Amino acid sequence: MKTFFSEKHKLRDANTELYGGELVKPFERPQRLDFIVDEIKTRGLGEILNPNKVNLNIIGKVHDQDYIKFLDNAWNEWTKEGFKGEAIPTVWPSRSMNSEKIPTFIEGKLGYYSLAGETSISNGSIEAAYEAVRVAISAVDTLVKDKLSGIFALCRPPGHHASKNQYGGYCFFNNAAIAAERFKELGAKKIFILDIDFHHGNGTQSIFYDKSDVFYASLHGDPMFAFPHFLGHSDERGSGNGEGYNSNFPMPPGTKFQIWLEAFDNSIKEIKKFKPDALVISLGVDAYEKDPISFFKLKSNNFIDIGRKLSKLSIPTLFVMEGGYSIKEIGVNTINTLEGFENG
Ligand code: SP5
Ligand code: ZN
Repeated sequence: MKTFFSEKHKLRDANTELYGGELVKPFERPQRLDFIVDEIKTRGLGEILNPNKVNLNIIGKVHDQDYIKFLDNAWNEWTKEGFKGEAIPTVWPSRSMNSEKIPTFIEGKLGYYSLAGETSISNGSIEAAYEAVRVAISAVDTLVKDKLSGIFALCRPPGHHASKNQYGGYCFFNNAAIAAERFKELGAKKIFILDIDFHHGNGTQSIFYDKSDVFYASLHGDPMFAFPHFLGHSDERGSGNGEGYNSNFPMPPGTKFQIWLEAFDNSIKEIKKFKPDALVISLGVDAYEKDPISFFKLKSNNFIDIGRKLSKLSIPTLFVMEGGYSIKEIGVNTINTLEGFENG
């Protein structure tokens, strides 16, 4: 399987994540991809390709222009104030305050355009986020042009928490959602996004919630216990035209592969029924048993079965990298999935 990848992901190298009342080195760090790239090479998964020149206007099909502009300028506006640390929001338009008017000052904008406070904006973060979009688009283009069965977009930073106008959960641009839009530009009528990252992809869900041409399904830690906490319940089934085209499988702390697989098999049935022209897998490997911020109990070998089952669908499949924070095993778990797919 071919992989698209860019060294420029390293531009996203924040020093801080707000975690447990401390500022810690972020879980979502550049070294994650070193382990994945090493494993691709060790096991000979296939070529690693640099992204093409890509028309980034497509981002506007998923994200609002004012949000894009905010991201473009946030670091400059923040440093101009003389703040010494990285940009972290401290106030939000929460339930008891107005959420219509957009503040002019950067501290207000950070709250308006964020859905979580753990994700610091640092110098270079947004340049890296643009590069992740290039990686995703290049992978779609190659998959379609060369009529491949599967391809890997090794994106970083991840994307599935980013909504049309909010960042957070380590995500800025929604790479998987933008990839789905690219599939549509290239002629696909129906796309199915299956999100197997441990966390619910609130961004992807909200982007396509009222659409019937992109089905979003997610297997994740029950938001009663897990980030993002405020979306991802099983009664969220889509709205308007999109009713019936959103499907959530929240699962409790300690969930083992056997139970996880039942939900996965249900989502496979939904894929078969929907008959998409393309499949996008939001591939996070944080469902792994040793993940430091998650609570599922999948073992490394289980990821091989996941890949194998996906290959049986015989639908052109784009794998988009999302989370996974057990750095030592992230390469093995990711490539297990992709090799499982390759070997059917
Ligand atoms: C892409 C992705 O996987 N984003 C995840 C963002 C999660 N950020 C908040 C983490 C809070 C974790 N709390 C864990 C408590 C562990 N005991
Ligand atoms: Zn995750």
